[in-house]
Parts: sequence; structure tokens; C-alpha cells
Amino acid sequence: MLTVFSEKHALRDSKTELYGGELVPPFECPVRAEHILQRVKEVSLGQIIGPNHYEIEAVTRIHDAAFIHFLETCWSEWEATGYKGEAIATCWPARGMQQRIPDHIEGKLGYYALAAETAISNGTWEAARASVNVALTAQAAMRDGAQEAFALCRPPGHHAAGDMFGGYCFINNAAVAAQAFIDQGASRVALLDVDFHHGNGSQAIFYDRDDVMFLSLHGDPREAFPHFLGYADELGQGKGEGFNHNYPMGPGTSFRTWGEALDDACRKICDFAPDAVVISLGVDTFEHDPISFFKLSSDDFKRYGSSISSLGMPTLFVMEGGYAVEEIGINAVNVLQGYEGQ
Ligand code: OKP
Ligand code: ZN
Repeated sequence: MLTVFSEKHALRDSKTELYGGELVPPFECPVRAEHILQRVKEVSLGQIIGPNHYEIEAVTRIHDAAFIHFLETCWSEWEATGYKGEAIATCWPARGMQQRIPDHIEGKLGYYALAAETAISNGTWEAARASVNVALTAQAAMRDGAQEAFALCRPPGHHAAGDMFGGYCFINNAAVAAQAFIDQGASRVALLDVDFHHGNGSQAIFYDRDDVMFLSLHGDPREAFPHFLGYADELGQGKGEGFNHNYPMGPGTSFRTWGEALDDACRKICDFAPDAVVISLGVDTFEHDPISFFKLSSDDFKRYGSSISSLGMPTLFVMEGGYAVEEIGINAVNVLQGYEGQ
């Protein structure tokens, strides 16, 4: 399987994450991508190429142009204020307040942020831009005939909505890639999110559409981030009704339960008969993940990779989360090897 990777991921190297009331080194750190790349090489998964450059229009098919401009200019505006730390949102347009975009960077941050853990710092934009180019390059390989590809994206994307960043995400790489399939003539695309966290951004982006079905297996929002989306009764709206499927699961969920949810999701994908499947591949479902509560073993990742290949559909894997950094390479590549029947 082809892997697409950009060294520019390393430019996303913020020093702080607001976690448990402390500023800690971010869980979403550069070594994650390095370990995955190393494992891809170790098992000789296939060719590894760098990303092509894509115009921003491929991104603004999904994201609001003013939001993209904000991401691009946030750090320099923040720096210009003289603040000493990284750019972190501290106030929001909460219930009953105006949804107007303020002029001050503090206000803009609150307007465009969905959570406070994710700091924007020098290089964040460049890395996010390279990450979406990685996804688009892998997608283009499939347009040109590849049956599957691995976009080794970092930073991840599935929490990013049309005009919101957060949950370590800035540009929704998987959503932009799904849209590229549609723009190239696909009638239907299934976006299956197996990251531990609900892909609130992807869901919101496609919620009223019937051409991209979104399915997500994740920690129950009652117990897990992003807390305010991902319930089972969110089924889509308008012509998108019936094209959104959530499988929230509780603390301690084992592969038995998780695998049944995956089988159900796969049946829905089969009925939908998409031209392509995009997998938001997070491996934070791992039993030893430091911030998640599912109990999948490294072998389980191989098993479910094989289930995904049983769909028999062109499949684009887009890297999302996974924070047990020592095992992240083995776990992510196990999915890909399972898919390849190894
Ligand atoms: C990004 B991705 C845990 C707080 C979690 C944010 C998690 C973002 C996950 N107490 N904070 O979906 O892997
Ligand atoms: Zn996650």
C-alpha cells in the first residue's frame, strides 16, 4: 500500500495543552508520526511519497474561507499582542450571546475554537496545510487507479468543522479527501471514523448530505470528548437524514462489542454502495492509550483491518489520533496489514 507523508508535520510542535487544569506537553506530538513512518518502513508496507501542492480551493470546498484565513494569521496576530504563551481560547460565544466575529484575536480565537486544549503556535498553519496536502495526494493516487492508500496525516482533522478547530485538529483532512472523490465524479462516499473520539467535525460537515455517509464508533459523549455530539440518535437532517450513524460505547469496551458495532457499520456501508470509503484511522481505541477508555489489543487492530478489506471497496486511510506513542506505529500499521491480509 502507498503511504503519503510530509516532514512538515514536525512544524506542529506546540509546547502546551490545557489538560486537567495544567499546561502539559501535548499528547498530540511530532514523535507520533515518526513512529508510524518508522513502522511503515520496518514492515515494508510499500512506497512512501511526499505530498503534492494543492490550491486552497480544495480545502475551502469544506471549510469557511474566513476560518482558513484565521488559521493562517492567528499566530502572527497573537504574537503581535505581546502575549507570552501560545494562543489558547479562553472565552466563547456561549448560550444567549452574539455569534459575531470580534476584531481582537482573543475574540476570534473564542469564535473559531470548539475547545481550549489546543494551542495555536508558530508553524501550526504550515503543518496543517501540509497534512491536508498529504490526504489529497493519497486521494489523487486512488483517482489514478490505486485501490487503497495511507495518508499519514499529522496534525489530525476529524474534530475540525467547517469553521471550528480544536481537539488537536485544524483542517479536516478526511472530509476534504471525501469531497475530492465527489468532485471527481464519485456518486457516494462513506466516511468511517474508528478513532476513539467522535468525529464531530466530519459529522457536522456532512450532516445534511446524502452523498457522504458518516459513521463513527467512539467513546460515549456522556463520558468522553468532544462531549457535545456523537449520540446514537443523531441520524442526519434534511436530505441527509439516514446518512449519519453513531455507535457510542462506554468505558471498558472490548473488541467483542466494538467489533459488533464495526460489523453493523460495514453492513450500512454495503447497503449504501459507495464508490470509495475513507477511514478516519485513530488508534486511541488501544487498551493502553493514556486519554481513552476502550480496550482493543494490538492484534485487534489487525482483525478489524481485515473486516474493512472485506468491504471490497477502494479505501483511503487517513491518520487521526492515538497517544500510546510507543505502540502507535504497530497499531496503525496493523490495521493496514490486516487490510492487506497479512
Ligand atoms: C483528538 B483525536 C481528556 C481530554 C481530551 C482532547 C482530545 C482530543 C482527541 N480528558 N482532550 O480525536 O484523537
Ligand atoms: Zn481520538
